[in-house]
Amino acid sequence: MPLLDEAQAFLIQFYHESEKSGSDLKERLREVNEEIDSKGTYTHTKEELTFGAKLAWRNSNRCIGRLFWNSLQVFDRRDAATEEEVLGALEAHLEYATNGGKIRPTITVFRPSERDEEDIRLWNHQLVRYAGYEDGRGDPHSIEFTQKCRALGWEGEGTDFDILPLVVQIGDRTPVWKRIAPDLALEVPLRHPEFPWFGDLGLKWYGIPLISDMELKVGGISYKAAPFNGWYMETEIGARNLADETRYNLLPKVAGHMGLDTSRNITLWKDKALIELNIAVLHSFKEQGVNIVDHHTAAQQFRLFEENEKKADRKVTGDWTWLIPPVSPATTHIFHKEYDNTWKSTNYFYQKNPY
Ligand code: HEM
Ligand code: NRG
Repeated sequence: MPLLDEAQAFLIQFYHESEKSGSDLKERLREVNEEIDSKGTYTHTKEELTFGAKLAWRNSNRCIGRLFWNSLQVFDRRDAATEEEVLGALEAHLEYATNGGKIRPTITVFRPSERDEEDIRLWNHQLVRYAGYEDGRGDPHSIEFTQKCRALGWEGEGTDFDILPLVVQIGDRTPVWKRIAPDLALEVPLRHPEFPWFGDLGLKWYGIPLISDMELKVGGISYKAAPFNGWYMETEIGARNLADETRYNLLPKVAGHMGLDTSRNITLWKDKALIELNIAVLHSFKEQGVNIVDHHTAAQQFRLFEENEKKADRKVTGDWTWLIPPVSPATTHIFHKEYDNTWKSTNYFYQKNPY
């Protein structure tokens, strides 16, 4: 859709949902029309940007956490112009959002892509993430980005859990990297409520999922650097990051310590190990006072979101294949219904890697 149409549709929705007056809308439409005519783009007010970031979350078909869309904290950092200012804003985001474990859903929005301006790009997939090495140490998901960091001069200790640096690039300048201070990257050592040996495995995960490689599009404007976070659902860590064969692949190890017969599928050793791993994640986060949600509660919250949207006379779109949790999906209501996977245009999108 042409920019003007996207802009108009977004502004109409914003004024409608925030019950602003029709004459104010008319005035704003005229202003934006003129700005697009003369400059080829337009600038969101702070209010529009805040609503846009929240709306993009509400429209994220793959997210089960959308009940809380309206409580997103939006930091407008369109003023940040240098790598140092961007890095400082990322550190401020980490500190505010982590909040000692009482995680606050937060987004920091940097200046949008514009014709005559250099793009700001974050090279990280998530602000906190573990390095991956070709020889099997660490998180295989990070191997390519880890190589880039090393080429830029960063070196990790070579453990399974080296926290990668923040990497910011403006235009086609050399990217600038910075280590995350240890007190800014909250981590949770994993223990199991019943298996004393579990703590000795030396496993941990970081506290806050902070996606930094997606593009936020609002009313036709593209924000390529707009890192956002909520809190984890336990299956993301226990059933995927630590369990996938292409990630930390820990099911055989956990099953071995549990004394399960791993030579035959019919013992369901993978399933048993998976459950205990997920229990350990939930237990450890709770004990340390770091927000996390189990998949049953998350599904109940999503049901509330669906009810709220119905009351507001809006249709919920969703991607069933992502909404169902990877553990016991059929125990949630989501499994038993269909979702319309139409994508609304104010949303978070994948974009091409900057490297
Ligand atoms: C995806 C939960 C907050 C936007 C997901 C997924 C889960 C989830 C479980 C699927 C992830 C996967 O399978 O890899 C939650 C929870 C939140 C939360 C528990 C707690 C508040 C947020 C926030 C935003 C957001 C604050 C944006 C402002 C998204 C998007 C995806 C997603 C865009 C799809 C990511 C992709 O395609 O890779 N969420 N979320 N979520 N969530 Fe949320
Ligand atoms: N599965 C990924 C994170 C994806 C987004 N999940 C969230 N988002 N909970 C992982 O690191 O395991 N969020 O904004 O809270």
